[in-house]
Amino acid sequence: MITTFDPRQLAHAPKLELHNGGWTDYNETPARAATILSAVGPTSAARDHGMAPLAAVHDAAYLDFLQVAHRDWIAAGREGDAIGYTWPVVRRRNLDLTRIDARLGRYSYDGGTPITADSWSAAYWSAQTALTALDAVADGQRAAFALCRPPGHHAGADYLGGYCHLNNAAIVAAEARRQGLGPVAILDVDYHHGNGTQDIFAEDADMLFVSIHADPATDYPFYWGHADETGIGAGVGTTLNLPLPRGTDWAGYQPALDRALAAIAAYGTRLLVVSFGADTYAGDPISHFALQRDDFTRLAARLAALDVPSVIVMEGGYATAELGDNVAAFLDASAWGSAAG
Ligand code: OKP
Ligand code: ZN
Repeated sequence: MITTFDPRQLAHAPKLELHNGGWTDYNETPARAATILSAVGPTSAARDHGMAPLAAVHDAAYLDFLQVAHRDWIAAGREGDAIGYTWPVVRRRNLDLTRIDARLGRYSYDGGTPITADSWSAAYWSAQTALTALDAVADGQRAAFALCRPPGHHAGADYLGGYCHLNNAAIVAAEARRQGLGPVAILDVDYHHGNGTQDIFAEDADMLFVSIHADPATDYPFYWGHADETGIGAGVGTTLNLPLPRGTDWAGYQPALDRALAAIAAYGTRLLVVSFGADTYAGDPISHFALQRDDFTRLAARLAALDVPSVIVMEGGYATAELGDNVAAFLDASAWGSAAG
């Protein structure tokens, strides 16, 4: 399978994240991408599609903020990675404040996603990596894999969080629709709910978002991903959340997968974007499902059986030593086949 990649993604390397009341080593490391690279073989270089596909999903002020945030942090006399400590409540006023701490709060929702001097470039090329995988599928590939990092599914139109800055899956989905490749559906199989993707398309009747994830009653991001969230306004019915309990193994996963696939088929999906996280793996250090490596090949075979051209976008997965092999298991050619879409 074609894998797209850009090495500028590796420069984003925050040191610490706020976790359970203290600072711990940042989990979303460049080594994650390196281990995937060595397991999946040669890659195609990301092409630059410019800002327009990013601006179709993200607010202009947020995109501006991402590009200046670390500079403003240094200008405020700080050192190291930029991170906020005040997060305005949901109905906060949309004030145009200039102080960096106010802006870090305004454009983020957690204390786990610092901004470094290299974060914008890495996030920009992560999005371009995803768009280049879409090019391959638009050109007739049956599926393509975007080796993205930082990941994207927690990033909303105007916020970062959960190690995510730009929503790569949403950017690809919106661009695919713009190109007339729809109906487009997004299936998120990362352990964590893709709150950013859900938010971006919540009111959108013309985009199906389906997610299988850990029950947010027990797991991050807590405030999104509950089964009763089905969309907003005109978008009611185009969001499907399938939360599962901690400890879920392949047997427990399959009924949710059946429902997800049935919804995607019923939608008349002609292009599928897969937010793929390998953090459903039994050995993941920050997650609590129990999928085994072979289950990723089984999962891929079920998705491939939809027989819909698919853009696979890398999200999470933190068992770094085993991450490459787990991703390779998901991309297994025996599951996806090689026929043109
Ligand atoms: C990103 B992705 C804070 C604990 C929670 C956030 C998890 C983000 C997962 N240190 N961390 O969905 O894999
Ligand atoms: Zn995750």
